[in-house]
Amino acid sequence: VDLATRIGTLTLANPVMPASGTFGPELAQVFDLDRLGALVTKSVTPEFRAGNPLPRLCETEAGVLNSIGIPGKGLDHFIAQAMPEWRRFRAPLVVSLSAPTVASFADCAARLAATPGVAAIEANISCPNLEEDGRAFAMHPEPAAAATAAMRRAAPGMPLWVKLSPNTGDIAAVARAVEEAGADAVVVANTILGLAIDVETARPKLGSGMGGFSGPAFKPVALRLVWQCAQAVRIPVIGVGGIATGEDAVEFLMAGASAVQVGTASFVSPTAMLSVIEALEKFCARKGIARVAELTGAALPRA
Ligand code: RRO
Repeated sequence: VDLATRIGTLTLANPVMPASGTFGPELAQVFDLDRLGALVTKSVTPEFRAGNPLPRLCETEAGVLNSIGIPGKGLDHFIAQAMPEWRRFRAPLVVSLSAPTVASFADCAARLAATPGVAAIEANISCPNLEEDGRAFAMHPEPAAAATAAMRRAAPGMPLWVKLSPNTGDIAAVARAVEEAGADAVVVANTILGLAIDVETARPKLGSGMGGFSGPAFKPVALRLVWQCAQAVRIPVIGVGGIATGEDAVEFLMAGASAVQVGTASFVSPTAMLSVIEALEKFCARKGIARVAELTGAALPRA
């Protein structure tokens, strides 16, 4: 079975990669990271960020809430200190980028495009845990398009993926706007805003109040978002949201995804992505499908 998938000009050896923020190079101690279709970093920001108040994670019976708040040392440190470590791997490296303004998205995209070893930028315009501009970009077509167009101009040759938000009324309109603005792919979707309350103290369980919800309970919602986006745009859709098994991945591919990302499931089992790759291959073999790319859109209404 040929597992290769194409995302614009980039060809991946297989369609399985980590969801941003759920993965780091330390996983190389658990398995060979070069078996993944791509590597995806935690979102990098232009400057140092302390992150949100503790606690930042809350497990519920249905899934996980997070309000991490993008802590990090900033782009200079990422390029100087983290990139040399990432360059040890052969799998294509996708750098997730988040920034507070259109101008800083563009500046950072230009700097990443000039950094050896960056195969693509995943523009995170959809972090649910930023009160200011961060969350707003992906909630409406106009700011999403403005950020995308500025990055497109600043980094003309660099594959540019844009990560969309489920926290919007019309994700198809946002997808069309970022396609028009020059995105090479859309990643669908980031976490959906949720809340858990400690009834003894009458306080939210997360330090910041609301947080992004992920895990198996989110899967049908994410699958529906992929299905809507795949019918709205011509660029590839990368599916993410509650994927834990090969069958989950097949569903997302059939809904129109060209690749999938695994996040929360890797916390349950660090080798979940490998199981997904193996199960995808077995599924195709059993069905007599020569190329996994043939699955993409198989369940979409015919045009
Ligand atoms: O760091 C976070 O709080 C975070 C980010 Br940037 C994101 O894009 N999605 C998420 O669930 N958490």
